[in-house]
Amino acid sequence: MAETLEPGKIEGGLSAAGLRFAIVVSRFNSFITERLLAAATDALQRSGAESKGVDVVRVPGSFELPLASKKLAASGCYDAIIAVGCVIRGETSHYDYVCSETARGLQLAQMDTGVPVIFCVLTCDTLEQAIDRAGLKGGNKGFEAGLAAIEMAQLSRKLRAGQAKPAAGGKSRRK
Ligand code: INI
Repeated sequence: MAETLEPGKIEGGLSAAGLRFAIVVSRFNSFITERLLAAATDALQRSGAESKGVDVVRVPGSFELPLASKKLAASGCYDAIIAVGCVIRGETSHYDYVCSETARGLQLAQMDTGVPVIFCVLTCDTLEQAIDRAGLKGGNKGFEAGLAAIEMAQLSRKLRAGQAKPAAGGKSRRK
């Protein structure tokens, strides 16, 4: 009978010990972003991060998150960056520009540097929706972002060029 296929697994664990993180926080809508920051920090601390392994950087608004995140990622000092913001829809199209450019810029920052940049930016139609996602009904997205940062930091270390191991019995194609 054919053997059951058991693929090799490559995953990031959830220990933050020895890892370095920067959390970039938007001051705009700070009553929401400070709650997200507190939950992200809590997730890192509970998972074993040390004070010296976590830096908090503040920027004026979400639109400024990508540049600061990219500079931090490119510094080589961090295993992952968490970008924290909150954009709430107003009466004009400003919201759409801030949301799309922030998301695009943060994605570019991680793709250009190879350092995980976690998207912890709430994009909400109402203040109530934001409050729900920053600790009330919908949990706290900051905590989820903290865990995602740890997992991606660990996974990135495993996948770093030359360090990913081929599946047992497989041959590396690197020469
Ligand atoms: N920035 C936010 O983070 N959230 C918002 O809801 C917001 N609104 O609604 O305007 C916002 N605007 C500021 C923007 O991020 C920049 O800081 C500003 O345009 C200067 O570049």
